[in-house]
Amino acid sequence: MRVLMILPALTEATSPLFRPIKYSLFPPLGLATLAGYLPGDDEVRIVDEHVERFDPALADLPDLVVIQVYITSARRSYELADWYRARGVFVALGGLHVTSLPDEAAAHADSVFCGPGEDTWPAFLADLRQGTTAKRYTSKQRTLAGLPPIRRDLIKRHRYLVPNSIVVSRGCPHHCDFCYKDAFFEGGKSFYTQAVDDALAEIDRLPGRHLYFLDDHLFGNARFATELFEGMRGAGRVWQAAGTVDSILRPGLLERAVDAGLRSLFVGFETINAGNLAEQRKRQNVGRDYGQVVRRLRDAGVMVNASFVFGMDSDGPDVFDRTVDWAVRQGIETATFHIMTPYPGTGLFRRIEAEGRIVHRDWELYDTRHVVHEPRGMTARQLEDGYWRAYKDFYRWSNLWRGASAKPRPGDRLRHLAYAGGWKKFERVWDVLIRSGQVLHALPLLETALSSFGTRSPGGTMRGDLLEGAVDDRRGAGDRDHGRGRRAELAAGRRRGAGVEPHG
Ligand code: B12
Ligand code: SF4
Repeated sequence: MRVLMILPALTEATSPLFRPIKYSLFPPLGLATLAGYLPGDDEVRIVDEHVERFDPALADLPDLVVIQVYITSARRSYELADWYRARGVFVALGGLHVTSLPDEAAAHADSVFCGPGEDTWPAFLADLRQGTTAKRYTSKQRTLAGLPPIRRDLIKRHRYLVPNSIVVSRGCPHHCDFCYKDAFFEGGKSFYTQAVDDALAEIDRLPGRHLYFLDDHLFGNARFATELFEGMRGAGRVWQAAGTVDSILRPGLLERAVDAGLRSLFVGFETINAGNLAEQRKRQNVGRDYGQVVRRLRDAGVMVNASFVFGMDSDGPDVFDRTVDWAVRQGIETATFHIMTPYPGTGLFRRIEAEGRIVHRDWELYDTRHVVHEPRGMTARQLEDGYWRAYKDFYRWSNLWRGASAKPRPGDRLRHLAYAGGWKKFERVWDVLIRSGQVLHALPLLETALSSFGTRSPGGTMRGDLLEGAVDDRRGAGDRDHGRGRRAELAAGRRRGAGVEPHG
C-alpha cells in the first residue's frame, strides 16, 4: 500500500516572504509514530508543509492519505483532503482539531479519528485491509506499552533545528480550563507514561547530544520522572522540556533533572494576576511564589522560557507592561506571549460561548495572536496591540541588558544576551538557514549554549563561565559508561514494575 502522511501548515508557515524559526523546530512526531504501525512493505512518505512546499498535483496518487489536523491548519487540511477524495483516494483525518470537532472534519474524510491514535490506528489498518472501515474511530484504550519504534527514518532531519524531539508520556495530570488536554483525552486516561526502559531505549536511539521533550508535563508523574532522570544521568545529554510551577518547587526532582542534562525549561506561568488562575482552574499555580520558581531554576542553572497568556477576565490594559516588567526583573531568558484563545472542546470555549463572547469561528485566526473573543477588561484592539508590544518590549536590547544584569556573574550575563538575542534578534538569519534547508547546521550552537548552563561544582554550587562548562562536558563524556551501568542496573530492578502507572 502507498501511504502519504501530511502535516499541513498554517498560511504563515508557508509564506514566501518570511518564515519564523518556530515552524522549523520540530518534526512531525505524531505522524512518524503512526507510521511505525505500518508493515515494512508499505511505501510511506511524510510531508511536512512547515518545511517543504507540497503540491498534490505534482505527486503520484497514493492509496491512503493521512492528515494531522491542528486548528490553525484545518482549512488547508480540508482543502488537501477534498482534493484527494475527489480523485478516489481514501482519506483519514485525525489530531487535536478533529477530536474537538469530528462532525466538521467528517465532511472531508472517509474516516476520522478522535484522541490519540495508538489504539484506533492499528484497528483501522486491520479494517482497511478487510474493507470494513468505520466513519469514526474513538480512542479508549490508553497505553504506550508495545509502541513500535517511531519511523524517524521518514523525517528529513536536516530541515529541523531540533530533530531529536521526543515524547515519553501523553497528557497531563492537571485540568486547566483553557487547555486542549481534557477534550483530547476524553473517554479514557488523560495522563500516562511509557515504561521507563522503553523511554530510555528511545532516547538511546537518538543521535547527538541534544533532546527536546515535548511532553505536556515531563515532571507530572514524580516516580516515572525520577527513574527516567536517574537512567539518563551521565549520558552526556543536554535537553529542554516543559514543567509546571508546582513541580519545580518540589524538592529533589529539579536537581535530578539537572543532573540528567536539563538546561532549559518551558514554564506555564500564564498570568501574574491571581484572579485569573482561579478562573482558569489553574489550581497548581495558585498561591505559588513565581519569583521563587525563577530563582530555583536559575540557581540550578536552568534557563527559563516563560509562557504568559493575555486577555483573561481579570486582565486590564496594564497587564502587558506589568508582565514584561516582572519577567525582565526576574532575569527570565526567553518569554512566549499568547492572546487567550478558547479552543473548541475546552471548558473555556463552553463558558465564553455561553456568555455570547465568541466573535468568530475563523479557525486560522485561532493562533493565539489574534483576538477571537470579547475580552472583559479591555477592548480587542488594546489586547492585540498590547500583545505585540509585550514581545517588542521584552526583546528590546535595553530590556535584554536589564534581564541579563539580574545574573550574578559576567559569564551568565553574556550567555543570557547570546541566547535571548539569538532567538529574536536574528530572525532573518534563521529565515535564510531555513530556506537553504540548512537549519540543522545551527544545532551545535544551541548545544553549546545549553551545555554551558547547569554545571555544578563538586560542592553543589553553580559554576559560571563557558570555559568551566566545557571542562564539565568532558567529565560528562567520561561519565557516559557510568550512566549506562546505572541504566542497566535500574532496568533490572525496574522490570518488575515496568509500565509505571500514572495517576490522573
Ligand atoms: C511541537 C508542537 C508544535 C510545533 C510543530 C508541530 C509538529 N511538528 O507536530 C510548532 C512549533 C510548529 C507548533 C506550532 C503551533 N502550535 Co503547537 N504544539 C506542539 C506540541 C508541544 C507537541 C506536538 C507533538 O509532537 N505531540 C506528540 C505527538 C506524538 O502527538 P500528536 O502530534 O498529538 O499525534 C498523536 C495524535 O494527535 C494522533 N493523531 C494525529 N494526527 C492523526 C491522524 C490520524 C489519521 C490518526 C489515526 C491519529 C492522529 O495520533 C498521534 C499519536 O497518538 C503540542 C502539545 C502536545 N502535547 O501535543 C502543541 C500544540 C499542538 N500546539 C498548539 C498550538 C495552539 C500551536 C500554534 C497555533 C501556536 C502559535 N501561536 O503559533 C502553532 C500553529 C500550529 C500549526 N501548525 O497549525 C496547541 C494546539 C491546539 C489545537 N486545538 O489545535 C497544542 C496542543 C499546545 C496547547 N497545549 O495548546 N506546535
Ligand atoms: S498544566 Fe499545562 S498541559 Fe496540563 S492541563 Fe494545564 S495547561 Fe494543560
